[in-house]
Amino acid sequence: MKTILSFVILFFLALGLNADNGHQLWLRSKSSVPVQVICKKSSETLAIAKQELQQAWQGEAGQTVRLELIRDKQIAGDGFRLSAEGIQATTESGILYGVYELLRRQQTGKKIGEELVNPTWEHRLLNHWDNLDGTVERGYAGLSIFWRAGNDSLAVTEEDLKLWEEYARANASIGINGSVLNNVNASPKILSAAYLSRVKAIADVLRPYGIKAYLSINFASSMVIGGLSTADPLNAEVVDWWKAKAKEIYTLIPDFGGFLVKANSEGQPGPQDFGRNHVDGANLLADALKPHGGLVMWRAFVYNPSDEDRAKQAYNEFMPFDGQFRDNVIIQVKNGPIDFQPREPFSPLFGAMKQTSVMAELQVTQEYLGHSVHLVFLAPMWEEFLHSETWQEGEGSTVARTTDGSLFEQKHTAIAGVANIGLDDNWCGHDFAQANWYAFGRQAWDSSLSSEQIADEWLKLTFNQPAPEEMDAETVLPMEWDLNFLKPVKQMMLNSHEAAVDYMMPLGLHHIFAAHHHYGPGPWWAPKGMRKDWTPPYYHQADTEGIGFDRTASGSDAVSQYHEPLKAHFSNPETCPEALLLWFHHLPWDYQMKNGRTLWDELCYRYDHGVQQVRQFQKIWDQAERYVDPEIFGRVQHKLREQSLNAVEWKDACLLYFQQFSQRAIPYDLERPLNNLDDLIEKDERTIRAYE
Ligand code: BDP
Repeated sequence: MKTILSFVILFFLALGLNADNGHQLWLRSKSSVPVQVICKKSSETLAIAKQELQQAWQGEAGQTVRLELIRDKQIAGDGFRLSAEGIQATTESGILYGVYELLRRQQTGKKIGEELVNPTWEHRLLNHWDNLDGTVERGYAGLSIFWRAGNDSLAVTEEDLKLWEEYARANASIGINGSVLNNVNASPKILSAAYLSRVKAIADVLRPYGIKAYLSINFASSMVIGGLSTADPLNAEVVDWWKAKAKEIYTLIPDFGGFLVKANSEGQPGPQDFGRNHVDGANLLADALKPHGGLVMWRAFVYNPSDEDRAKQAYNEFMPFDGQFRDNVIIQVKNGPIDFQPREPFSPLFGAMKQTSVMAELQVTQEYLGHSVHLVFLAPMWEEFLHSETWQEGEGSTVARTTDGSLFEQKHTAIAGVANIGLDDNWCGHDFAQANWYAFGRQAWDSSLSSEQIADEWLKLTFNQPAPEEMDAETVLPMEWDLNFLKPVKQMMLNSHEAAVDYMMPLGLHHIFAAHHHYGPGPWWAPKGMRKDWTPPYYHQADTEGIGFDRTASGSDAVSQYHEPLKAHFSNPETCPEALLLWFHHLPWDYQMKNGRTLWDELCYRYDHGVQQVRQFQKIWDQAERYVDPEIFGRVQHKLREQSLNAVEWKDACLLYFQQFSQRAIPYDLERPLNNLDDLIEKDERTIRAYE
């Protein structure tokens, strides 16, 4: 009886006091434990550091914490020395990061010893694909937090300032120190005086949190808003125009970060339109920014509708330019050679460009991983990528090390993530998508962190592990919380990426998405006259013989872009990791897998396994109900149901479609399809029509 009563009380308390819209992210901790903060200097940043300590201190009551700016060559720009007595750093942002680290350790029960902590990359950026009309390309969490449509779209309101500050604080707490404020498919208008004044307002809010503002630019800006007749990077007037523009920006924003550029890619203008190349284009901008300390992040996301395998094109286009870029240019390369697929091998450009700064671009927004509907924790995918062995400088040449300056001399090091943030109350659409924002920041700060540790931290911070004194012995004990909530929910997160790969595109399949929205399955989609490399059959190559893209020497030979022994490993289906088998090979339906099954059967089991995993996630979540705020619980439960339905659709669509070629039965111990192929194709056509 007593138990039921306390449950009822807890329930109403939760309902009345805590109705939780998720807006606080992982920054929930409030504490009444007093702390003495001593800091000789004062500044906006240091005031934030002090305030954070005073709000959330969970150490000994009345303890003295010293924040000290010192000289120390071992501390990198944003790094710090941490101890139980306080933080030492060479910069104010270092102090701030140290404070967040100290508080995080208190809140997650980690020890605080004497430690030197330096970040892996110097620049850790979010790329916002936000359009100036307020929409967000590939955004699934509402409209832009920076831009809006309408007449007064540029007026800065109190609400804007509050939201930008919350955003800045969240980023600072996980070490992000740069934000690109607009879409890579950039409107030239962003560089007009009117828009720059709003950029200045945003930069002013971000600054005390150690975050620099950057902009995506349109390569033809000198024509569209500058009134010149050309954007030729070697034209003197164009050079002067960019110099003047850089000066104008730095007058407004003295610590402006620089430009991100998508050029000669998917219809965007670029130097090739004027008979020039990537080096000419990137160096034009680099020279304009150089006197002010700005960077150019020049993207290598390029491919054309040619006979050459799309996966090879960026490497072929950029390798000849290695060593020719200015030292304030960084080539920004997506993790895989195609496009943010559920699983790809790493792009062969990592480690191959040895005399050019290269940085990775990851996608936090789930364009190809179920938008903000599917629960997919991305840290394991990024961990796999960052720790991939490139062999470029012998063993230990992981992707992370090819970009962090430890293998090659790089004047600047950086990493970027395409943000999943919008105006939704909970910022990211799915409450668990917040974990991906969190994970990106944490991995960008420290590439050696495990996904397990990141999930553990995020769950403890977000779901407020109950303090013992708050608990009634008969309701929820912390031990029980660990066992019944933390452990299973963490496991669910850690399994979620592989589950999505399994129900969408297992064994190295890729890009078999429905057209345009990239949400559901569309392995059949190939309208007449459409660019082949925009259609799924180009990627899966299914026929009566078998399935997969032959990228060995007998096919496109993309394997030759990888360093030995990878080239040999990938070339041979026996040594190629099975997770990438159909990325590199076209194999017969009866090809024998390592577990003895045929390829066709294995494909069926994988799809089924993906579905079963999501069903399992539903069970885990339902059992977590008593530990979670009812609003959050309900939102996630609802989304998991939709994810389960979607996973079945993926499985049915792909297996029934491929079965037309394989002419083999789905193993009889597996659940039978629930959907008809025709219905799924018709549904797909309806969504495509809605887009066109
Ligand atoms: C693709 C997206 C497209 C982006 C493009 C890019 O579908 O919206 O503009 O990448 O990264 O994944 O430039």
